[in-house]
Amino acid sequence: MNQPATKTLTTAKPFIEVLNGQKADHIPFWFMRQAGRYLPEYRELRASKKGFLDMAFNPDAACEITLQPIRRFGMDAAIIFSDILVIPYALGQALDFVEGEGPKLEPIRDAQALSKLGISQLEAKLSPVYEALSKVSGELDDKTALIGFAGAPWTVATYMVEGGSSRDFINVKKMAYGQPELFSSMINLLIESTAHYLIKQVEAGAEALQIFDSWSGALDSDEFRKWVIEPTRQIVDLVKDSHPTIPIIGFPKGAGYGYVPYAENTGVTALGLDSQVSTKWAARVLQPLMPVQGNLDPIALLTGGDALKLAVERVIGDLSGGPFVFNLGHGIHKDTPVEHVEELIGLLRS
Ligand code: 1CP
Repeated sequence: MNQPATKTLTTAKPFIEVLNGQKADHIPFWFMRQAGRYLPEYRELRASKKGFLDMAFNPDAACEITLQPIRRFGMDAAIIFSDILVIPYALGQALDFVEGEGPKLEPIRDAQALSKLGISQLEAKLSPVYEALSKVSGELDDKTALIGFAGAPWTVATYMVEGGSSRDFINVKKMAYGQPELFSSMINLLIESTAHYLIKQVEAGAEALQIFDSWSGALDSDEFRKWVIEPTRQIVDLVKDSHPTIPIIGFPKGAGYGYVPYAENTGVTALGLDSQVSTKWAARVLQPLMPVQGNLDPIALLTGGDALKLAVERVIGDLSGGPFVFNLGHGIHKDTPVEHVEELIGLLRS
């Protein structure tokens, strides 16, 4: 019987291949906060909108902003334009992004305030994000992957309790250490809603997920286990129950030696490294456990020139022997010259 001619072209996306522990034809890269204020086209679009939430919950705008860096630079992955704080917002907590000041939330400090939050509005409020994901998914070529994301419960809880950004996390740590039952109910609500949100993002077209735990470094090792590792493990379990093969990158920023128990116990597919993690230590201790992603200091990118070149050579020299996705160790700084990003991509491609 004649076989129909089959295409031998592979449609594997390099970013996904590496997360699955396979070899790709180049080192895939994307940058945290690759869409944002360092891009003139973003600033232009932002000026025409009422505010951050107005952009993030407008599927056309969110799709456009997600694609802006891809058009300019051709990263291996696009990350959906949204924010980790859409979850508290969707749970009913008042949220505002004040220009130049960051997020402002009505702080939750007791059981009564917590009891006002719930999942009844979750779907309705988050559906624009799913719509944006399917729009982006329809626009990407067959080499560029789409990343969905959420904040990890601990990091999202820091904003919910403190009412915004914090330096010392006193209120949230007081609640976690002093009222663990109350804090557990907040974390459990976040586990349930975040897992649901991530599952729906996969169904809308996300091909990999990242869980941002930006402030995991604020906790001691016992509390890190309780509020970082355990909730992340539960979310990963729930997502993998629905989507067993979806790659999940965990980013426990500031975890230090906590990266090891995090890698061993959460079930994540890959580790996002912050810039403080030694690349030599990561190659020896973490990379044998799973693929790693990172970790150029965003300020080396802001600086450019020889400082950038040296730092890129070290990161690649130390980490390219195993499964590795190039990224920054944190988000692109808003004052980063676009030419430095071009310079970096030139180095990565050479
Ligand atoms: O234009 C503006 O002024 C808004 C700035 C902005 C942007 C571009 C905020 C407010 N959020 C975002 C988008 C965003 N946030 C993305 C988009 C995708 C991309 O990477 O391109 C992502 C992944 C996030 C995630 C996020 N939001 C994190 C985790 C990563 C990290 O940076 O540590 C955190 C902590 C937030 C909270 C947040 N959102 C915005 C601000 C100013 C903050 C506070 C940051 C802080 O407390 O330091």
